[in-house]
Amino acid sequence: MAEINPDAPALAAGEQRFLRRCFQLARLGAGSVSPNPMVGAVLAYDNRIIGEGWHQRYGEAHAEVQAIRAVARADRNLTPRSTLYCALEPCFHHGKTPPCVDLILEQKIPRVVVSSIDPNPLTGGQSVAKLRAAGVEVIARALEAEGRSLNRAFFTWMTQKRPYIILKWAQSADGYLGRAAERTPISGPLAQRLVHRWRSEVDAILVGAKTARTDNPRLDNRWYSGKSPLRVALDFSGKIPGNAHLLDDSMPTWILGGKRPGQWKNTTFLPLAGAGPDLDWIPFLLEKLHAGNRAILLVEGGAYTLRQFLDNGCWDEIRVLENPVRLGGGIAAPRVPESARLETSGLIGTDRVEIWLLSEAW
Ligand code: AOF
Ligand code: ZN
Repeated sequence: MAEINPDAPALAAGEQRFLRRCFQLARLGAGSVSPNPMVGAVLAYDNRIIGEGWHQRYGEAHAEVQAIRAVARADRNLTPRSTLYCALEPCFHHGKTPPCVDLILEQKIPRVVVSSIDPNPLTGGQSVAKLRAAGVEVIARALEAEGRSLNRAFFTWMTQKRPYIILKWAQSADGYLGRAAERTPISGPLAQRLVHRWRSEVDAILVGAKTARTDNPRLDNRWYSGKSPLRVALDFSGKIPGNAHLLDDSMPTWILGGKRPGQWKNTTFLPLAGAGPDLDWIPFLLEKLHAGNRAILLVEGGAYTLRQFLDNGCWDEIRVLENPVRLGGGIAAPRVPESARLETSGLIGTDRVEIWLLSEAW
């Protein structure tokens, strides 16, 4: 990637506001744009936003196009005198849509403020260079840490060629996931709704065989708007009962295990050669998800499955919900590794939410 402004510039407060507005708009695409990044754009003239937009759906118009299109007729003469703020470097390449960099040049926008540089090698700094070569003033890498954190899943996907892995569990105040061999409700209703929001924002959701048997989860998103992710369950020894929700063929589902008899429309069986829980199934699954364009994986348990990811250092983010209930015993919750950094901590209803990230990464 081309070296661009090694020292990220300090932005004036008003400009920071416009760029943060881009981040806020970008998040509206959560759950609809993956494996693309979340991108927002704002066009401002003389401290006033004249157009704004975001990348709303995978394969559809990019944020810059939306922002430029959104300018009212009466303000169109201002476009060639405005600054365009972008949560990510505008694209350089012809993908599913034409290059945003060319649109910016066509529109004769004289100044562009960009947060992170696009890690996609098809762009990778080339748009910043092209704009500058054409005489456009470009401030690059502004509020870069925030821009990278916003799109940390996309950065991971692009640079590591695997899905971004979020481990999630709910625990009691005394550190248990539940009673052994029994579905144990822990989280309060608001926390449960938050979990469904998280489901709406990811591309795939995984549970182990034991959770599939004990909890009989649906793994869909029914308590929040937006889509449901691909369901994935481990079933190495074929013990998930045939009447389990995960085998109802009602929505796209992958079962890591041998094929069951019958006609399946939405369910795909992915047998591992020499199947067994000790086999290297994590790289196998990550590879399949990558090939299937699934950029964000949420691992919802149970203890064994979570521990496999933790012990192998295969995680990017950990989300813990803790309810004040005390169980006094049961299946111990995993521990957040020492290498994690607390990013967010707060209350949702009765439950504490903690989001942990890898320390050095973001
Ligand atoms: C932008 N603005 O809003 C987004 C960008 O297949 P396409 O045409 O949608 O291109 C996808 C790539 O474009 C994606 O990998 C990333 O590099 C960039 N995303 N770029 O200028 C946007 N979403
Ligand atoms: Zn673009």
